[in-house]
Formats: sequence, C-alpha cells, structure tokens
Amino acid sequence: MSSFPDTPAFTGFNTPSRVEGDAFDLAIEGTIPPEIRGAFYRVQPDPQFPPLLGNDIPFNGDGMVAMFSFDNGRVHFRQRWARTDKWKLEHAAGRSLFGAYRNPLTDDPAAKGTIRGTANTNVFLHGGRLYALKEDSPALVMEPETLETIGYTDFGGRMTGETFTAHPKIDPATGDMIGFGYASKGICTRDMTYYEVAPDGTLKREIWFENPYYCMMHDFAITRDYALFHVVPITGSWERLAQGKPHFGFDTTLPVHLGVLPRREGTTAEDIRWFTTDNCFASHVMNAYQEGDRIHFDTPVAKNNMFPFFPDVHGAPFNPAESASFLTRWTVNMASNTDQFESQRRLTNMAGEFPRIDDRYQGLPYRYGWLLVIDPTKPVELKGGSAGGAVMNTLGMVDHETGTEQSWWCGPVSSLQEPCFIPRSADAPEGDGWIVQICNRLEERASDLLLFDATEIAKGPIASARIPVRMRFGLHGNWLPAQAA
Ligand code: V55
Ligand code: FE
Repeated sequence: MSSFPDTPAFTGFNTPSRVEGDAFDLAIEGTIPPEIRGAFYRVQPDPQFPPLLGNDIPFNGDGMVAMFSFDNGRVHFRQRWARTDKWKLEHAAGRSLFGAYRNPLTDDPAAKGTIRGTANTNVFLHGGRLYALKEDSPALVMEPETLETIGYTDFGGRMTGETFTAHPKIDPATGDMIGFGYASKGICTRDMTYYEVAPDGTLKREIWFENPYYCMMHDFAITRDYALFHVVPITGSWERLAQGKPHFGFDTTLPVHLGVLPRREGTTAEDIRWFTTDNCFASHVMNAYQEGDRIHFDTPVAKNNMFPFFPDVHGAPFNPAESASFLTRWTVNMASNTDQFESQRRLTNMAGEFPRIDDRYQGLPYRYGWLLVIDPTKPVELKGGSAGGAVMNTLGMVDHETGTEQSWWCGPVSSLQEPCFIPRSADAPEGDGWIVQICNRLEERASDLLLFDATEIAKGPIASARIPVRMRFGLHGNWLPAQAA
C-alpha cells in the first residue's frame, strides 16, 4: 500500500487506525456499576486506503464500527469495518476507487454502478438489527453481536427512495423506526422521502415530497403527530461537482425553512407546511415536542457555517467566531396563518453541538439534554499533532425543567466525543442512568471510555476504561440494552 498523505486529516491524532479486533475485559479505573448490561456502539470514519485524489475531508472515510459490551462490571471491545459495497470493491482492488465526498465524477471507472456509501455517520439499533448509516445511501445492515456486515436493505423490497438518513428516530409510541431520505432520486435532487419502518424491518409507509432547495438534510425530528425537517443552506449542485468544488457550500443569502409533515394515515406531499426564518446554520436536533398547537424544535444554532471544508459559496472566509452554536428553541404555531416562526429562544450560553437526550423521550416533552461544549475560558494544549480549530473540551447538561445546567471539563490535552445516555432500566425515570462517551487523550494518542452518572456530570466520571486502540474522531453512537438483544 502507498502511504497516507502528510496532511492534517491523516496525521497526528487523525492518523488512520484501520484496526479490526477484539479485546476482552478492558482495564478499568473506578467501578463500572454491575447492573449496566448491554452495548455501546459508535462509528468513526477510517479510510481503508489512501485517498484517490491525494487528500480528503474527514467525512469521507470508511465507517469503522466499535462495540463496547458491558457485563457485570467488565467492558469488552470489538471493532470491525462496515463492509460496504464500496469497501469490498476497493478491498478487492487493493486501493481507493472512489474519489471526492459525494462527487461520482471523480471516481475511477471501476467504481461505476457501485453504491458510494461509507456507512460512517451513525450506528443505530432497531428490531435486533444494527444499521450503519450514511445519508447518501441506503441503510447497511450489520449483525449486532459479531459486527458482520449483512448488506444494504430496501426494507423488505418496499423502499423506493435511494437514500436513508443517518439520524432515524424511534417513535416511543409505536416502536417504529422513523426516517427520511434526501436526494432520494439521485445526487442534488430536491426529492425527499419520509419512512416508517416496523421492528421486523419492513417499510410501513413512504411519503415523497420536495424540498424548497437542495441542501444537506443531515438530521430531523419527530413529535407525536409530526415529522419536522429543517432546511439550512448547506447547498450543492452538479455545477459545483463538475467544477471540482466540494459537494456542499454554505450560502448566507438563502432563508431557513422548517417543514412540518403530519404523520397521520393518508398524509401526502400536499399536507406539508413550510415555515421560514432568516439565514443561520443548524445541523443536529436535540429533541422536538408539541404543546397544544405549538411545536418546539430544539437545535444548536450558529450565525454562520460550522463546516470549514464546505466553504462559503460566495467566497467569504470561514468565520470561527460565527461558527459557535447555541442550543435554541424554535417554536412554530400550527394555529397561526403566517409562515413565520413564533419565537426563537436561546436555551443556554454554553456553545455546543452533538446534542443528545434520554431517547425514550424522543418527540415528547423532556427535561434533560446533554451535549459537547466548547468552553473558551479553559486552556487548550494541542499536543500530539491533533487537528486545530475549536476543541470540544467539555460535557454539558441542560435541565429544561429547572433552567439549570452542569458541565465537566476534560482537561487541556484531551477532547470529547458525542455523549450517549444509558437508562438504568427500561422503566427508569427520565435521566436516571449514565452517560457514556469517548475521551481523546491527544498527547498519548490514546482513548478512554468515560462513564458518568447522567444527572451528576459535574462530579466527573465514575469510571473509565482504557481502549486498547486509538479511536479517531467519531460521529454518532447508541446504546443497546442486553435484554433487547
Ligand atoms: C455529517 C457527517 C457526515 C456527512 C454529513 O454533520 C454530515 C455531520 C460523517 O459524514 O456525510
Ligand atoms: Fe450527525
């Protein structure tokens, strides 16, 4: 194999890991509560081969899935690549065949006709299946115990859209997996699909509709009666791809929309209602819920672009100060006859992203949220050749009921990955459980798995497990309780 490029995306802490393996009984500091039984799954982009075009963005690496199994106070580790069709084709060739992020015009001719997905964004559990997800492709099914890849699914032959989101939700009322796709008729199309998948893996419902403009539809929300789609101008076009520009670029001249699709039986594209507000940046959603005719939608909002590698379409330089996002409550009123938002209210002054909740409260009124925070008052020592830019150095918690918050700083030479909530038991009260997350030890180029009491994060971790291999910067993960396995 030729070597990886000497660029920030492939060196220092970002050096590709490419390690598949198993480790039994990790070294623990502190005590893992023995009643925690189940597994934490998470995924990182981890390129199998050096990039075809000499360099690449972090979002384009092959999905490497890790599982941390908790059993009677011990933690075991397993890691495997998601063997996508792309991974298999490149593995057989012994080199990269696919080019730039979501630009098939840059591929080797041998890649033609193969699904381009990398399954690198989320690993999601539903109905005994592990789905490895990338929003430009269908969902890839993996076996949750062995991490063997089964292959892409069309949910019992019924999914006609080309893509499935990396951010599905489970409707607590039905147990169905609710998802969507964008670019559902191919790259850069405005066509979207709404999906409901039964626990047996068959598609119950697919609704086609159109987006106001083509953009990255990275996340969405559900409430009891609605699916909510925020349209933010991280835009793209075939023209850009032909010019060799990054697939996406941020456009500060376009408005932001929130689409409200009723989830009742018989809904069609005609039933969607679009609200509009001023230009801003938002990506992940903490949660959404209904209160009478009002719909609240909680999302970290930044004034400007958060993705330096998807630059401003009008040529403005990246603006780090304006890329700070703050959890904000967007409220729209279904009884109103305007297309404007009713209100927008900042919920915390902690700058943060990667919001999570106790997922049993998906789409419902909820009390607790956790997120990764950038605390600019804390010192940062970027040892070990890690990436520059703002460092997620703090775990934050917001309590919407009391209006209070907590935080825990991980120190000057560490950074944190997305938190995930573990309920104490299936029927434990909201927030009663733990938070699990990976901590990057930048100087040591090592990784720890941290465990917190979920509503006492300010006290710091109650236990940590040393992971025997370095975890690269990952995206999302989820918890599977043992009894459901
Ligand atoms: C994100 C991550 C992706 C992607 C699109 O916001 C959006 C995160 C890891 O890949 O393709
Ligand atoms: Fe995401």
